[in-house]
Amino acid sequence: MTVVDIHTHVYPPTFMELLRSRTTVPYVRTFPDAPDSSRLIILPGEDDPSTPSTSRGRPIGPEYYDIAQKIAFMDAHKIDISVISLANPWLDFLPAEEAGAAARRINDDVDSICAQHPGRLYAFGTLPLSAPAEVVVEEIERLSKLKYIRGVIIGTSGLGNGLDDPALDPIYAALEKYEQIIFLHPHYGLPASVYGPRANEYGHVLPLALGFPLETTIAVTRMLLSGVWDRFHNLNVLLAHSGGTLPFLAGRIESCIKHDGHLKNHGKTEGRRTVWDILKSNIYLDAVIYSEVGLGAAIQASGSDRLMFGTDHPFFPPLEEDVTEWHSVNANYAAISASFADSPTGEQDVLGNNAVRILKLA
Ligand code: 5CU
Repeated sequence: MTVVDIHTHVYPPTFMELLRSRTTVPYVRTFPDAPDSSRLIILPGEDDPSTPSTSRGRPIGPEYYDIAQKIAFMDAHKIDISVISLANPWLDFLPAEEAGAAARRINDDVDSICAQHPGRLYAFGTLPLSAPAEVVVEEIERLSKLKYIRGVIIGTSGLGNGLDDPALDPIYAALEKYEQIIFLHPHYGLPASVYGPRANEYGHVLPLALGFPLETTIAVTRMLLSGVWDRFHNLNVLLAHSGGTLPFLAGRIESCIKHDGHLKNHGKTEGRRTVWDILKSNIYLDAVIYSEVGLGAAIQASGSDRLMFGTDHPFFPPLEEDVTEWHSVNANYAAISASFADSPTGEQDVLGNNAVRILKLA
């Protein structure tokens, strides 16, 4: 049996240099009260001065950038192949004139990291989305020729106006043409105000457990409502965290569309592809949901042939010291095992066969 982890991040050395050179989010730095511990500050608002410096962001060590640690993690968790991707916030924050060159540098860096471990590592490339669309299209074409690249990872902001922005059409067309799957991953969460005035008391739980999945759900629903998949029938998107809440909310989304007078008056309720159709034809889901309940919704919505194991490494490490097996990884393994208790082939498909087939890893 082959186990493939399709949701596993790195900050390659070229990207670390960039993060260390910065003083506004996103950045990596030490603080005077803890000079030996670098912290990775990436999420919006994470460096609020009211938060003690030792709990700002998260500690960052070599597990984020040293590929030997990725391989050791894979070995410890019986993972044969990893499809690595740059972690958020990718290149979203770069000035337009710097983004194209940075993307080329980082993608080449990642491709050569994969080449050092043939058969064990593949990657999703990153796009210079703050640059003009033609620069992005050029990079998509270039990525299609890099040996280990199997698609692209992007966030939900697109060119700045979200994924329902018609200015993205040439980019969607290029991704479709070069058969590059999008790995869609959240970063921005929801506006801080929804977490309330006591948010600082709750660590990262609200933005990560709820902000991230809802961000993904909203982004995909906007793509659906704007007709992206009516124009690009072969545009494939792999959704992080088992689709956010999309599988659970798909029925409600369809019902709201059907009962919307504005959409009806504009002729937008007929002749469109439904979310159910998209979930079964264009969307793939990772199995990073940590429970059989969420996984069940993903399986029902998209089918077990569209679901792929992931870990989210190096995020969510155990908080205890000297633990080699990660609880977060074992929770995903256990959910898959329980969901396919009566179907060993289904389990093997989700653990690796689907990824090998969908991402052409063999
Ligand atoms: O812990 C976190 O903030 C994150 C993150 O930023 N990105 C991710 O993929 N997982 C966890």
